[in-house]
Amino acid sequence: MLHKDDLIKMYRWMVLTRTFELTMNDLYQHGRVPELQHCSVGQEAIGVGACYGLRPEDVVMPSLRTRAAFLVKGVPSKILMAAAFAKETKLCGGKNTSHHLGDLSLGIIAGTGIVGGSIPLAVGAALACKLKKTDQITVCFFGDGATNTGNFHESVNLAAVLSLPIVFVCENNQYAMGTSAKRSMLVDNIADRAASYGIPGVMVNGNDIIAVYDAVQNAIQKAKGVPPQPTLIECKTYRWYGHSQRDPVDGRYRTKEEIETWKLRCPIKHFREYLKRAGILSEEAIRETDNETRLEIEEAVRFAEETPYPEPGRVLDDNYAPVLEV
Ligand SMILES: Cc1ncc(C[n+]2csc(CCOP(=O)(O)OP(=O)(O)O)c2C)c(N)n1
Ligand SMILES: [Mg+2]
Repeated sequence: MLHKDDLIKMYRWMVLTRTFELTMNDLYQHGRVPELQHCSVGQEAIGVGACYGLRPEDVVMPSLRTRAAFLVKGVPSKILMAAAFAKETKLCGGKNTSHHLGDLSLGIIAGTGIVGGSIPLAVGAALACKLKKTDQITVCFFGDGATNTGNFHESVNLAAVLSLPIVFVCENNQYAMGTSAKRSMLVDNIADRAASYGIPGVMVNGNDIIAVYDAVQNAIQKAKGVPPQPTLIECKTYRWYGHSQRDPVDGRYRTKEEIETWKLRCPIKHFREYLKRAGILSEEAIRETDNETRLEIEEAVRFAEETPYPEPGRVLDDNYAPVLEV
């Protein structure tokens, strides 16, 4: 059950995520940050709605675009920012992009750069939790394009057959780089794919944070059931910017009209209007949130710029697991 305070916190997480992303875009365009951005603006309701309400011990596997998951799961914005600057941080020592970071102490597992490749890793985490008889839930994020990979189909099937405590969250932004989902799959809804594996498939408006939260919480109840049952949740959404910053905002694969239509469905604006109508958020509180998040991200940039790069001598550390003495 969400209380007023929860709703205000969820709103703040979305604003913080967007401020983080827009700042990173700007820094990249000015050559101040080395990491190529894959911006999630327009999709903030999914990462926040799905992760808000998870317990610290629950496990998440973010996709390359689920920036919100890191923040809501407890990575301080300044640490995430420093990682994008390739600076020394406990997350990856400056050796990985901010898209594929992990922090096991926060329940975040590091993904891979291979589309769909993170899904079997998340299923492995869920299997480990089941075998260890912990009651941890794993939430695994991926895009629409990832659902066309063998990794997706094998992983969802295995999770269903092994009855694993996992929630699959597809961020269907309708494009995999420049390829429209309409050209790469003949099903209208990715949620329908769940039927092939005998698990529930749920479709929600991915720009409605409460709908996402509710769907994930219902799926968690199923994942905790006896026996546990996975769920596939499809969140319909849209990315406002190009696939990455190498891809122009209005690349030739989509129209300006389509982009503008989806901007009108902004998840933050939608939620802000709801909170205002419900008397939960005043104009003054909105301004305060904007101000606070801006200051937090400015501080994060300062921190990232001042943090040192890793020592060159450490470049080969952490690439392989230590040799086991037998
Ligand atoms: C196996 C593989 N093929 C191609 C790529 C290049 N690539 C990176 S992201 C991406 C699109 C992924 O689309 P989707 O799963 O819908 O996620 P989105 O970027 O829309 O969030 C592609 C094709 C890759 N990383 N791995
Ligand atoms: Mg996509």
